[in-house]
Amino acid sequence: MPSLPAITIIGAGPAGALLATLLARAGHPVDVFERRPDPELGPGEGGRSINLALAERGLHALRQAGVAEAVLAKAVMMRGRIVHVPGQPSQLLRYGPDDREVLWSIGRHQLSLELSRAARLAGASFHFGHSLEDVDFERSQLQLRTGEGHRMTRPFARLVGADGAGSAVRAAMQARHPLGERFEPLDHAYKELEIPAGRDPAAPFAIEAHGLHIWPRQSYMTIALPNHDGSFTVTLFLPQHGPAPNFDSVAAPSAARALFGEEFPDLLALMPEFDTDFAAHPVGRLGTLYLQQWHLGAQAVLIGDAAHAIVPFHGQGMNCSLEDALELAETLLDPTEEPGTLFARFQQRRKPQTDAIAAMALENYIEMRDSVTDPEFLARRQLAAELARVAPQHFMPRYRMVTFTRLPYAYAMQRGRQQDQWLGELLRRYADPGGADLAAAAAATRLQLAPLQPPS
Ligand code: FAD
Ligand code: E0Q
Repeated sequence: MPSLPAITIIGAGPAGALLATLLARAGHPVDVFERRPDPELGPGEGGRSINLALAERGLHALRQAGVAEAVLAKAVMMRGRIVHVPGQPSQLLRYGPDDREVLWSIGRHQLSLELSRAARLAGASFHFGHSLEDVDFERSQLQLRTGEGHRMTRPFARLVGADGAGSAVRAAMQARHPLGERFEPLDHAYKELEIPAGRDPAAPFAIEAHGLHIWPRQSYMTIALPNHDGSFTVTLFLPQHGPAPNFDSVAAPSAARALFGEEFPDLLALMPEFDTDFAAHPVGRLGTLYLQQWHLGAQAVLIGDAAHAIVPFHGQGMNCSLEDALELAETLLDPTEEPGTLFARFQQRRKPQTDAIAAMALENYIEMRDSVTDPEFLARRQLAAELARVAPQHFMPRYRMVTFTRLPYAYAMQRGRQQDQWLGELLRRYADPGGADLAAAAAATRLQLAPLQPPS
């Protein structure tokens, strides 16, 4: 049997580590270079835990690599959004009808650990503490620097850049050939804080464990996701400039504390390290990255955030990056694919999908920040949920298509638009949606909307 071509991956984040696992399991020689230290040596980032919501797309990709169970064992189930509005008891808005449609909060470090373990077991070679500095595409050589500052070069055959939004592979590719890069910054940024685990090991969670907590405040918001150890990672999303409050106006620690005391007093009471955390943690920038081209011939390709970083408000960046890795692995392993056009084919299939989730992620910010408290929005949502129940083959909320199915993102977006128009029409027909004749609405919906595409 001819030996399979060697693949070199830069970055052992979700996309790179999953791709390494899938390819190594199929018998490809795989080398991974990652700037961070080996996750087996413990969490980096000064011990800070950062977590992510894992949904069906990501979970499916992890199942294909045989790591879903190990990952879920370290995740916390989230049944829905738990919305905190001043003067009202907090409310759980379930993501689905029951516990079959839930999200999983997973620590970035735990995910890296499980994925790199699986990839190594399958035979991939990892080189942690190795940062890519440049690529010589003419000589097919990587220029790397180790944690100790040593420079080295390594040859490669096929290169995959999975090195995140600030990709060094992308920069090196651009120097060789323009990729048509456009970055659209969001005027909002974020800061990560923490609710520590409680002292009682029998009840370590200070607030409800099984939800994604949201404190929406119109032009800004705070969220909290549970960690397996009982702590929560808290993220404040706030404009950078403009009318207060913004990151400029809370630059002084006392001003940050005043904002939380005023707007999030319940949260502030749970964060004993608020002042030091707020001062020490950086303000993270957000935006959407678009490239016209993800590859340099058959030599190099970008996946995950390196190719298409998006805003985090749909909780899909990692899920989409894992889906990328699965799809690239399938393309590379497909014997009917032409080796010279593999990367072009991957981009051709995938880019319409990542463009769609980029747009939907931006839209979800508006929904998150204010619509969850808007009565008109709640009426729409209510009718949508009822149509989904009475005409399930013809109506599926867009959020559900994105989060709990593997229907292509572009299909979910286009179908969502159609359904939205139809909902508007129904709401005009029934002045009181609560009193709508559901059987009639279901029949009309079946006539109006074609059956949903069967999941692939
Ligand atoms: P990354 O996770 O960025 O991994 C890149 C890896 O490459 C890193 O390990 C890095 O150390 C390494 N690297 C970088 N440069 C070099 C170099 N020069 N040499 C060697 N190695 C290098 N997504 C979700 O699905 N759900 C969520 O709930 C969610 N929440 C989010 C919240 C926030 C505040 C943000 C900012 C993002 C969130 N995301 C979420 C998005 C998610 O974090 C990313 O989409 C995902 O991490 C992308 O994975 P990746 O493997 O492409 O890149
Ligand atoms: C999810 C799960 C960072 C982040 C991650 C998320 C979500 C949100 C708001 C945010 C979207 C939602 N959401 O609840 O509609 O579903 O991942 Cl801000």
